[in-house]
Amino acid sequence: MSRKAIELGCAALVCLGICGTSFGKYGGGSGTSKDPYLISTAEQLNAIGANSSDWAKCFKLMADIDLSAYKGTKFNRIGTHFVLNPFIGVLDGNSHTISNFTYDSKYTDMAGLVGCLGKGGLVKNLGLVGVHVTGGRFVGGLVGFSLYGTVIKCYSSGSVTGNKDVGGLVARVWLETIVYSFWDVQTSGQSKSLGGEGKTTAQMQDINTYLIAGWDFLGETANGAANIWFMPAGNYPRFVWEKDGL
Ligand SMILES: [Ca+2]
Repeated sequence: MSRKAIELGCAALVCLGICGTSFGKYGGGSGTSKDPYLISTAEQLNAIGANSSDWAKCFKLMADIDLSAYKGTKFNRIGTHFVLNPFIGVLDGNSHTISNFTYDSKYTDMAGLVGCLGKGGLVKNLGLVGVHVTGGRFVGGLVGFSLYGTVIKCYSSGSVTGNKDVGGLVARVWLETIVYSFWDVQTSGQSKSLGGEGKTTAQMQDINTYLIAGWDFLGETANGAANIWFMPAGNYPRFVWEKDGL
């Protein structure tokens, strides 16, 4: 191999080392608050949990994501321990939903899409539809364990089971802020959660539940004119941009 070829090869490797950290893993962005990593596919969403070095970064969903391809424990939880390895970044659902999130391991503590949310961690504007989570202790649909984390305008429906400290939306909360977030006590099978507010299916499908909490719906102006949500009959709140597809 010529010296030139070796030099070119080395240059390419250096570039891969520098540029390769996010390239291909997510759908774009650099992980900052102004330029979050963009998540458009189930693979990209699952890549967050596989890269704990990114757990202080910012992520933004760019599409509804169906996780039904990930059975058992194939989905990588985002944040796995509330002290050693929490998620302390931002997961902005950007008015999208994640459906069919499954995590099935009765011996795993801190089970949830976000296993552990730590100080500074934020999950917002995200709907979880049809979750199926089984774990040990601290089992939640959206968040397993939260220590000083924040959840804003999220909802969750589906089944959540575990041995101890099980919650529909967030299993265990410690000094955290949960703002305007709900979970379905009937489909989740959980009447209690230390975060969020449990509602019956009828209440979850009643626009007034959300209007009182300040959600900005289409057809009302008291909660704002951005009109982020609408309420299809007999369903959970949906984001307005989904309206044409329903
Ligand atoms: Ca409105």
